[in-house]
Amino acid sequence: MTTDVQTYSMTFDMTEDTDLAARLEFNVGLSTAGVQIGNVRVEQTPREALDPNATKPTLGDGNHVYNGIQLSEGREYVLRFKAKSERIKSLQVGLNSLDGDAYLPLQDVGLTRDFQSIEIPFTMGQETDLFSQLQFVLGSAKGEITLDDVQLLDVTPVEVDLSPLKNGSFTEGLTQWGSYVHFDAQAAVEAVNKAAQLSITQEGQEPWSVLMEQGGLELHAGQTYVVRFDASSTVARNMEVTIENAAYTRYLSEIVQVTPEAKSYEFELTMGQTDMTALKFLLGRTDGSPIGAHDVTIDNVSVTTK
Ligand SMILES: [Ca+2]
Repeated sequence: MTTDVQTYSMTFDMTEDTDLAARLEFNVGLSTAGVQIGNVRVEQTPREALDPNATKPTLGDGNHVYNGIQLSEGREYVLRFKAKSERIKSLQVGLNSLDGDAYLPLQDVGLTRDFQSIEIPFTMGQETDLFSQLQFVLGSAKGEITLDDVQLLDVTPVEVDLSPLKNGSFTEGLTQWGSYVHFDAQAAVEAVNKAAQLSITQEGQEPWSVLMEQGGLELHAGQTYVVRFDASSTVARNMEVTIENAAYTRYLSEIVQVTPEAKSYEFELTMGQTDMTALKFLLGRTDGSPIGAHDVTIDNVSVTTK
């Protein structure tokens, strides 16, 4: 964004099921600078033909074998598959460009009668190619070859932030934290005695009608994280705790009973993929609503690798 008003437009295909509760969101981050947004429209446009051969990002499980394989310069990958054959003794497998430049030169793979798991590590030494191809060369011998569970995973070591959640003790007030109060709710969020205090007059009609969150938590595939916090409420109530990405896909989804006596809560989650997430405390409608005016205090929040 610049200091002058600019026009932005994006097009997308609605490939998911019809969603009557979809919403448009502008996430303007934690910056305190003013942002002006106007003339917002969502319009249906004539659909352009979907190109089934277009390059696509990695699947949610980390697999690059999809359609149009994206190989990035300098990244480390491992190619995995299962193969078997009664009569044919070997096949070859490789990765190359549409023009036939070899990224992973053809490798000989011995075949057995029973399924055998093959694993071939390689590093993309050449320029990023979003249209790479995975090629199995099956030769000219007669017989039947069976392939299954073909996966290409990016296994480049990453520097993992061991404690991605910041200011969980609220010593810097509400720095790093955000909050949201829907129009059907009434609540104030402030830092009191180095803890977060949510003074809720009306909790609204939705679980997320009152929420406090910290975004920007990059959680890494294969890592187990421990989520801890202390909470109390002047009136006993349930509170939902989630870790979710921008598409509201939940990696953690828990409901805890919060009482006037402060208690410590602890949960674990293991990430199947690397994703940018937010930890959210949902303090809107819950079973037991309406609760009446109450204060919820949250402190000593941490998200750490196990
Ligand atoms: Ca504190």
